Amino acid sequence: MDFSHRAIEKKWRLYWEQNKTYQTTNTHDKKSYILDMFPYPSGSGLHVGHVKGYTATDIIARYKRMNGYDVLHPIGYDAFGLPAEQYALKTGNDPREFTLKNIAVFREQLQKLGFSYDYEKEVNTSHPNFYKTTQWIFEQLYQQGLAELRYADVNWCPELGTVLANEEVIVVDNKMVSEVGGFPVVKKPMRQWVLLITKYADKLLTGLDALDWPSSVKELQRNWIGKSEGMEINFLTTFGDELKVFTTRPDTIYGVTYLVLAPENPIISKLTAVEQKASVEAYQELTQQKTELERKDDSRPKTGVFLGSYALHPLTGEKLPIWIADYVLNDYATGAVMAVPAHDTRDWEFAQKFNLPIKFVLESKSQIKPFIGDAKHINSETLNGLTTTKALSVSKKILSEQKIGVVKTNYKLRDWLFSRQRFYGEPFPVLYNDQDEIILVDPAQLPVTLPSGEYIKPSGTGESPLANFPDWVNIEQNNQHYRRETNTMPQWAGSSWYFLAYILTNTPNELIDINSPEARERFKKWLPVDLYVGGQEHAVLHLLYARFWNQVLFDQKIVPYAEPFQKLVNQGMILGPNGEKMSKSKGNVINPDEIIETHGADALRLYEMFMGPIDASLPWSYEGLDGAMKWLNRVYRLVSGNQFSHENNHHLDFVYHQVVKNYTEMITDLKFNTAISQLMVLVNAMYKEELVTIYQPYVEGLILMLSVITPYLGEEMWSLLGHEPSVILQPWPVYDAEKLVLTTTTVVFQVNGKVRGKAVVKKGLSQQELIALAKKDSHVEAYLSGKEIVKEIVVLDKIVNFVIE
Ligand code: ANZ
Repeated sequence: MDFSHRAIEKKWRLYWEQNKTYQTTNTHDKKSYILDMFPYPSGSGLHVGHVKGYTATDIIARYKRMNGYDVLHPIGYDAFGLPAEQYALKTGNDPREFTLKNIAVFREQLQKLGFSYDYEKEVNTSHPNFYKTTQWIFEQLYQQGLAELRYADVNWCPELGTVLANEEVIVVDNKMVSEVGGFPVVKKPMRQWVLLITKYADKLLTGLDALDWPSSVKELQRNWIGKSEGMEINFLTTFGDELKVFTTRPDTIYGVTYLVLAPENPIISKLTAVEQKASVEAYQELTQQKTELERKDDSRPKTGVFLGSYALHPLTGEKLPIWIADYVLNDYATGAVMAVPAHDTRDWEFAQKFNLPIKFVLESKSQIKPFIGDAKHINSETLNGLTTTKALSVSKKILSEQKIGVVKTNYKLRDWLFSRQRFYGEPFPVLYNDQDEIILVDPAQLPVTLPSGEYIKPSGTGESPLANFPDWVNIEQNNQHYRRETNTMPQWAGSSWYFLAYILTNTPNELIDINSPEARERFKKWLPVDLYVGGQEHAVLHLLYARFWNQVLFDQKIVPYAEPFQKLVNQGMILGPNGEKMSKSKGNVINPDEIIETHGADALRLYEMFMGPIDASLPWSYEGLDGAMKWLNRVYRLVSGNQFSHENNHHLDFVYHQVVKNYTEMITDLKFNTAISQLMVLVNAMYKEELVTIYQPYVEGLILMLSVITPYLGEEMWSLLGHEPSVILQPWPVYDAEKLVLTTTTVVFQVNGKVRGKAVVKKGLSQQELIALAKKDSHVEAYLSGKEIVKEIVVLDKIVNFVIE
């Protein structure tokens, strides 16, 4: 009989809840912190993609528990977010109610899937108890000089009434629009909080080396940080101003024929000749509408405008025209470059277009295109004859000694724009007095909570909807008037430290003080995270921000390790059955609830793990899902209603111990698909035996191994054999290495090359012994009788062949 997934899911879910089976233990000296990237509780519920990563961590969490570890395996909700805000703006409902409703749906789905989370440790980033600590961390950042107010050019979306992050802006028909809603976006300077993550650039770079992360993710982070070593070089303009450029190639200094500034560089107003003013301003305006991505695209035809002024070459005194062009970015390095058109492709294209001089300072055969490689320097006085490495060090020395330049390291990494003009985010714990000075809210008065009960609508001024709550914004303290900051923090804030929050929580959203001896004890026990699983889309921002906050907290001696996530794994996507990315608009989304209903949580979990390697993106297949369910029934039929033997007839010794060994190794390596194949091998071998003769401990081992993937069926079969629950409390099966040495072999008997018999014999029998055995075989005997044996051919341990007339 097949098993009823509905019945067993109901039964065991209740059992686990009532018995607090998954409560975090603190009784062993080994620990394992197994973490999932927590979900945003969207209105559409859990996705089958979540199920893939969450099943993988669940398997490891269960495996670790069965191996005698204290395991921390929590889940929570990244609960602030733009969709809830937009829903509130549209419907007038409170985003908090909407979020709580969604969380309830998610929790129900996660529990149905049988994940062994400790639900008592649940956190929700939008809960005041949670964001109290987010605000406290912000205060630390501010006090460490890592947060400041700046006027920054932001992507302002008037329709949404908010500033958007670069990744929230897309380009349609050459115009910037919001990714959500497709509304126009323009650049606008606004007073914003920024976090000075650039101060941690070097630590964030070197910290990567020791991490067990996919090399592709490390590379993405390295490129994002973008360390670049070079020089800042001073040029004097003919107006007497100093103009600083950043170059990685000071060795090409003699090849400089003009300078280019970013169109936003503030020095431009001083350097623009009267007759050029109109065209310069027109070009500046045009540049404002371009996205950074577009400006970085080197394949675009070059554009620019001459300022009508010049700088002097610091070594030759030559007059160099000063231009502006959008390929120079204002917020990288000094926002100004020395152009060496002979040896830089962008400068070459620009010089060609505007007829600017080109001077080769590296030996090259052809002068009809830029020369980018390494060669001897020419036309460069003291550098002549030197190749690049040497010329670089000599030029740095000369330029430094003559005080023309200084050696400088730059990073592509930008400071982190930390303000959002939204209602539904963490309020800043910041007050302004009437002189506009910044005062932090007393930590004892945290959290600064969001006002409630009112209709949330856009402020219309560019401020967040919080500006509509005058009673909240204006406060009196010690007879002084203060205004609260009306911006809120971005959604990244909560996710930058939530992995610490679980450690501080024993009842949902009740956190102990992060800056307490008890917190330090707990951090020492649980950190770092041993395994972190999530999607590749978080390769850069989330993982960089979380590493940054953790490093700051490490420097503050709050946490004991600089790096929070020791091992990282990116799960691949589950594509639609047609091989395309699942999306509502394509109608190819698979809803896990429906699958649980028809096939059960175990079959869904097994199927997703059996699809292929964890990091591969693979299409959904209903046949695969059916296959998973069929196989589970095959296992169930093996166990249910059958008796097994308490004596070992040794038939399955080899295969069982081999499977335990392989399965254990494959699970530790997160090779779930091949691990499952191993269990299939074992089940096949068991079915070849007479069921009552199978040694019961082997069936038990099979159940325990399978239980990490399919916990409901694991629990059910374990109790069918008369055992007390729970499977997760049982020790992991071990293999006996001695049983892996094969001592027997099958020898085939042939007459004139045709198989006439075989025998299972001890390995290592001699030629004579094998021939004697073969001759005794009744079939062989029949073929040999009355014939003369011409030749006896023996392959030890394998074949005996008699050649007869
Ligand atoms: C002269 C030169 C000669 C350059 C040469 C390159 C090759 P990284 O740091 O690796 O990206 N640059 C400097 N500031 C810039 C800005 N704000 N926007 C756009 N480009 C900028 O590269 C640094 C190089 O990019 C610098 O070195 C500068 O061009 C340009 F044969 O200076 B180079």
